[in-house]
Amino acid sequence: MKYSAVFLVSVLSALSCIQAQHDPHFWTGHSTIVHLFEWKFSDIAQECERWLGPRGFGGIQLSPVNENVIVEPPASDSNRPWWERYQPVSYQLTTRSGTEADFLDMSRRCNAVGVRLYVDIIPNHMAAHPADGSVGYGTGGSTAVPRDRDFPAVPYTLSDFNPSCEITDWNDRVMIRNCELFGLPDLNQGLDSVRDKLVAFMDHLIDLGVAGFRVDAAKHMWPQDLEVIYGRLKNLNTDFGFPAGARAFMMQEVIDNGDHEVVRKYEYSHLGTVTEFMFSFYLGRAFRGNDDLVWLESFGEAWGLLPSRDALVFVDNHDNQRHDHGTILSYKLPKPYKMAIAFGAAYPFGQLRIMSSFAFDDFDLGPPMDGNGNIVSPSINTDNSCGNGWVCEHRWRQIANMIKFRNICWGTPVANWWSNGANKIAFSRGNRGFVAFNNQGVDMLEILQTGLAAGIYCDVISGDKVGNSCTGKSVTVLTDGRASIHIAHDAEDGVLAIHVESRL
Ligand code: ARE
Ligand code: CA
Repeated sequence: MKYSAVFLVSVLSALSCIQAQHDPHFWTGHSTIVHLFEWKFSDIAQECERWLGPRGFGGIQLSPVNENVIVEPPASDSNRPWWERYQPVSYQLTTRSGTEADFLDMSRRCNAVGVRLYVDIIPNHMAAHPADGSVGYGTGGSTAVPRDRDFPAVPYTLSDFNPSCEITDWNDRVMIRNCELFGLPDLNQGLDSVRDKLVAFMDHLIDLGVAGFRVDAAKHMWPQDLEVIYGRLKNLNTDFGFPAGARAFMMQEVIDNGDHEVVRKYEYSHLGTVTEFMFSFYLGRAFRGNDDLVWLESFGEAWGLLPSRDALVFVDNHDNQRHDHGTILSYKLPKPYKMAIAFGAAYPFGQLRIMSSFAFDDFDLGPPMDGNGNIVSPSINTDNSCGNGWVCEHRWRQIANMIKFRNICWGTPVANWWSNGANKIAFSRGNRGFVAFNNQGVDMLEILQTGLAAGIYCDVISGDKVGNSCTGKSVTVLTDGRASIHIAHDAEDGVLAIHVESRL
C-alpha cells in the first residue's frame, strides 16, 4: 500500500515535470509565439502594450540576449550581420537589443499585458575567434573574443570545451554532438562546470520573468545533458504571474527532415517541444501549388510529424526564410504565405510560432541600423503596418486576425471538412469559426456548411469588423448553418474566415 502510493506519486511527479516543459504558459484567450527577430527591448515593450497584448498574442521569441561577438564589416559595407548574435562571448545581458535594465522593463510590461517572453539561448557553443579565419568578414572581427577558448567573463577555459574537430559527416551522431558546428568552439555540456554556468544564466533569466527558452542547436547536444540542465532550473518567477511550481517552456531546435536523419526529433520531445520543420516544408509545398490542399485533411502525425503536443510549428523561421529552396514560403510571396499561415492558425496542431522579419535581399544583411550599427526602431504607419525596413508580418491584418481566430476557436475540433478533391478546401472549428481556401486558379463559389449560427458575418481576411459593419466581404449564414462562399481566383487573398466574434 505504502509502496504503491510512493510509486504513484513519483510517476505522477515525473509525468507532470515532463508535461510542464511543453506548457508555454499563455494567458487564457491568448496563443501563438511571434519571433520579433532582432527587435530592441524598448520597442518590444511598446509593441506588447499597443499591439500584442490587445490582439491576444501569447508570447515573443527574443533574439539572443547575451553578449555576442561584434562582427565588424569591411569599410565598403557598414552592416553588421544578424548572425553575430549566435556567437556568445559571455552571459551578460548586453546586446544591440538593450541592457539588463531594458530587459527587465520589457519583461514587466509584456507580462502585465499577457504576453510571455522566451529567450533564444546558445548553450552549444561560444564565439569563433576572428583570427581563426571563420568569422564572415575576413580581417574585421571583435576585439572582445579571446584566443585559446578563454572566455573570462563567464568564465570558461579550454577544458570546458570538447576537443576541436569539424563536423565532416552528418551521418555520425557523435560528431554532430561533439564536434564544432560552423567551426564554433563546442562546449561540453557533460561537465558540471559548464552545466553550472548554463543553469545560472537561465535561472537569471527566470528571475527576470521569462516563461521559457528557444534552445539553439539542440541537435548538437546530448539529450541526457539537456535533461540534467533543464531539471536543475528554478521554477518560473511567481512575481510575473506564473503559478507556483511552473517549469520553463522549451522550444528545442532540432532540424529533422525525415527518416534518413541520424539525430531524430523524438530524442528530445520528452524534454519539451521540438521545432517541426516538416510543417514548414509541407505547408510551403501545398500553398505554392505543388501539392493538393485536399490532402491536408489528415495533416499531422499521419504525415510523420511529431505528436501535436510536442510540435513547435511555423511556416518559416529566420534560417529557412533566407534559403530559397523553392519550397519554404516567406513574406516575399505574400499571397500563398498568408494562406499557409491562415491554415496553420486555423488548424489545431502544435504550438504555432510566426516570424516577424526585417526586409532583406542578402543572407548576411543585419537588421535596419544606423551608421554606428545601432538598431533603428520600426515606425508604425496609420494602416498598422511598419516602416524603416521592418516587415512586421504579425501586424498584417490577415495574420493578426487569424491569431484571433485561433484563440476564439481554441479547444474545438475540426468539423464540416469539405473539399472539391483538389485545391479548394474548407472546414469549421466546432461551431466557433469557419475558414475556406481557394488555391485553384478558378473562382470558388460553393454553398457550404459553416457550423455557425444564422447571421451575417464579417470575413476577417478581406476586412475588419468595425462597430456593426464590415470593411471587407460579408457572409450570410442561413438557419441551417449553410452559406454561400465566394473566393475569386485573382482576389488579393485566397482565404475567407468568419467566427463568432465577427458576427455583425
Ligand atoms: C557564421 C558564418 C560562418 C562561420 C561561422 C563561424 O556564416 O561562415 O563559419 O559564423 O565563424 C547562424 C548562421 C550561421 C553563422 C552562425 C554563427 O546561420 O551562418 O555562422 O549563426 O554566427 C544546422 C544546425 C542548426 C542551425 C542551422 C543553421 O543543425 O542548429 O544549421 N541553426 C541554428 C540557428 C542559426 C545559427 C546557429 C544554429 C548557430 O538557427 O541561425 O547560425 O548558432 C541540414 C541538417 C541541419 C543543418 C542544416 C543546415 O538540414 O540536418 O542540422 O542545420 O542542414 O542548413
Ligand atoms: Ca555540441
